[in-house]
Amino acid sequence: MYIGFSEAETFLRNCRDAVIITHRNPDGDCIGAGFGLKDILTELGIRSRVVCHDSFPARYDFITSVGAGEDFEPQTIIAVDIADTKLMGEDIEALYGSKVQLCIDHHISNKNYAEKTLLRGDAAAACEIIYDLALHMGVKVSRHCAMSLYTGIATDSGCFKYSCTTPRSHEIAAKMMREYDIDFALINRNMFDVKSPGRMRLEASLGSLLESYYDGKLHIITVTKETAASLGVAMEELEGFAPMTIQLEGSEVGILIRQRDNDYKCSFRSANNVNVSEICQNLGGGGHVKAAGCNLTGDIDEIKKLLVDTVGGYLE
Ligand SMILES: [Mn+2]
Repeated sequence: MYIGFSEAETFLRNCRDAVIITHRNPDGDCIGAGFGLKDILTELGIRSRVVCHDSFPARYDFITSVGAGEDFEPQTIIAVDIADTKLMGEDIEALYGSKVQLCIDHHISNKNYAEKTLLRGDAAAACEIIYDLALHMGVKVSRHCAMSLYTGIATDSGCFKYSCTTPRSHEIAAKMMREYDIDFALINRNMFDVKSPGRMRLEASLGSLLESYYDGKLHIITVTKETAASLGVAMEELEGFAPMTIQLEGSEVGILIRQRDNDYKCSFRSANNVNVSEICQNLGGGGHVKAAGCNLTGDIDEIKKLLVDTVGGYLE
């Protein structure tokens, strides 16, 4: 059932001992939303714990160093920035997937798996919804909460440059700067500019890793475990790499394929009018109009053929 702010407020004010689930391969938005919501619950005197299938990358230490929360038997299950329980990772999905009471999300492909879903597809980030919810509730937003939510908005909007960015995204960011004096320049440098030596080597190898199709309208970058090992780059260092697949001029669609233990994670980006959320939903995944993904199993060459053929149907 879809709900609005008032119902979400009632739910949050009356919940206790909450687990806040973030998606696997955690990014700035789910980490910011998870820890931001935790701060808001703390302000309300409610105990909570942020959980994730994977560990949080070190560059988010300024958010996560406060601790994910103490251990307790949860009475409330909340999911943030998660369109589909599959994205929780198997262990978390098995524990909580069918028991989510409140989901706060901004993916138009949300599977409506929770009892109550606060969905705002027009928000650039789940963090935007959390912030507007805090305002609606009149709950005090701490500086740590503001930094967490700013990080989610900055990362999901590509530092305020993707088409999902709205005047509201800028208004919230401006309030964070004005009211909390957050070090936005340091946050954005760490999110967008600083890279590991392995990541730098990977970017230097892009020329040979990039495959072009349909006269350069589609580009695919594949990073197998073997490629990653030879370049000395860890798969976690590829977060935020997918936008590079549409940087070459003439690009319409780009796909970053990352090999995982049992499947390949395929991250789609659209430069202009192709709806990659629709493509990914047809392939069992989902996401946003210009940034979406799906996970595929099988032989890598067959997966690439499937991807190339499928995208071809959307390129006129
Ligand atoms: Mn998000």
